[in-house]
Amino acid sequence: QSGRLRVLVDMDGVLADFEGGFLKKFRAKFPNDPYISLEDRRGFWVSTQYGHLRSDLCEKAISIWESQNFFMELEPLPGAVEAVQQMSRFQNTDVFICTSPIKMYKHCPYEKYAWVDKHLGSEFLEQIILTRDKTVVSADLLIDDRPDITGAESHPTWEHILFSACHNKHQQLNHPIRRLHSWSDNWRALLDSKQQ
Ligand code: UMP
Repeated sequence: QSGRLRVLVDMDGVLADFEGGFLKKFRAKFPNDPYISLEDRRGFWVSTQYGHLRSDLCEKAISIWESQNFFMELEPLPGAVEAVQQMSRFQNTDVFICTSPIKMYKHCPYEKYAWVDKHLGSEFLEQIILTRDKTVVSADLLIDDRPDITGAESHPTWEHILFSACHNKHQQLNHPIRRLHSWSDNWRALLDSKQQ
């Protein structure tokens, strides 16, 4: 239509190391409790797997990402900042950061903006989409580590590219889906495949 390619890039697990940041802070705050190594993570919801390990650990896990500075202090994933910067400089390409904030809104939305400002620069603040429903956002591609992305729109315009993460790398999906294994993987070829 516009002749431009629109790419949505997820934040937690794709740009920012949510899993690594969580585990580090969980172990520091609850040194006497069991934890799940990144190798053993299964399923998108950290809180669900911790709840299965021991029921009280579900709310302890949640307390970690509800704390001030959790989202702000997440490390960028390897190559993520460089990839998004390069992607945004591509001809005829618009890159948006599309991320779902947690419902405890005291810190998370503010810190997501601060993180983008810090790591990508203030011009990227223009590109942020905060939504709990990514299906109503239109784009050509959505690069996201969550396997099941559903919402009000049953036929989203984007093709979901599954970004590999500790929790999804062993997962067999019943529908065919393309993966990006990391930011060292060939994301340029993915974009090219959508460019008409
Ligand atoms: N999140 C939870 N519970 C979990 C794991 C993650 O609430 O067990 C939050 C962190 C992010 C959001 O704010 O869910 C996921 O957002 P997306 O990566 O889908 O944008």
